[in-house]
Amino acid sequence: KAQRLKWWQDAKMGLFIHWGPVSRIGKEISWSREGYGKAQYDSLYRGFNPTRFNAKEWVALAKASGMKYMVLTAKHHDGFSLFDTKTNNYNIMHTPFGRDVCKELAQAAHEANMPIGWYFSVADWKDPDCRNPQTNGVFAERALEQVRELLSNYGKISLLWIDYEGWPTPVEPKKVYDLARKLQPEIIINNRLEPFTPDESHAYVGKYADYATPEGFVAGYGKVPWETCTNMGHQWAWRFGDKPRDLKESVHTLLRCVGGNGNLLFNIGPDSTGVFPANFAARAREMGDWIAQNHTA
Ligand code: FUL
Repeated sequence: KAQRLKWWQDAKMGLFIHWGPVSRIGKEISWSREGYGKAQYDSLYRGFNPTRFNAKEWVALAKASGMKYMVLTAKHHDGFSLFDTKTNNYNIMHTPFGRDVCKELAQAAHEANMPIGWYFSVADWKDPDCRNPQTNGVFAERALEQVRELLSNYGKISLLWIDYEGWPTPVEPKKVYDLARKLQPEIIINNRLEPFTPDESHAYVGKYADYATPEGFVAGYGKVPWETCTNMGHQWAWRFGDKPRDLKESVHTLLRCVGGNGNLLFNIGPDSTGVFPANFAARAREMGDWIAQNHTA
């Protein structure tokens, strides 16, 4: 474990990217599906056409910001895939955009020596089989197939950031970890599928996982490898008129993570045209400048 975690522990800060058709309406990813109306939410992808998406620019922004790895929501709880999955049609290839975002991002990341990872939710609120006891097995196979696609079709994937949303998880945790390690032997994987309550999940790594994942707060533990994930703004997905935290707070968040021997996975949501909002991109670059001016090693 220690061996495969080394690059990540040295990296200290990564860019978390929550993105999908929901950016068209500026509401929170997946969680707004209820409030907004499921049918409407599930149709947003038909008009998702982020023509300004440029994977090289995303990677360049991460680099300039001192982010040493990137994690994209390949599939969030709403079930939409930003990659070319053959398991269903609710994916980027069936939007007007029709380009495999994961493929382009992985390629750009590889060219820039930037470790790339996928956020993948084992839940899928759009898929009727997900919580159906009769068909759950079919669903689990489908989800595992998506993991297989994500870890087979895009070259080296450095990190898998698995998410869930309640017990029991629709897919047997061990199957996900085993499959991932088989396909990408050096991959590191977070602990969200381990049987902890969310309150505990920041303090233990678990049996299969590599690191703990406190969310929205800085854990301050040095005992286990950990990574705080939190927003530079106020929502995971793009939100109209949102403003980033000021530079001081952003840098302090990073320093508190690093000071506790942890990582910071700092999230920004690109807009529906495919770009990071200018005020967020500017703040991210300022962080990169701060790091460049102050780092000693
Ligand atoms: C949570 C999700 O519900 C949020 O939308 C977000 O992806 C966060 C990182 O994990 O569990």
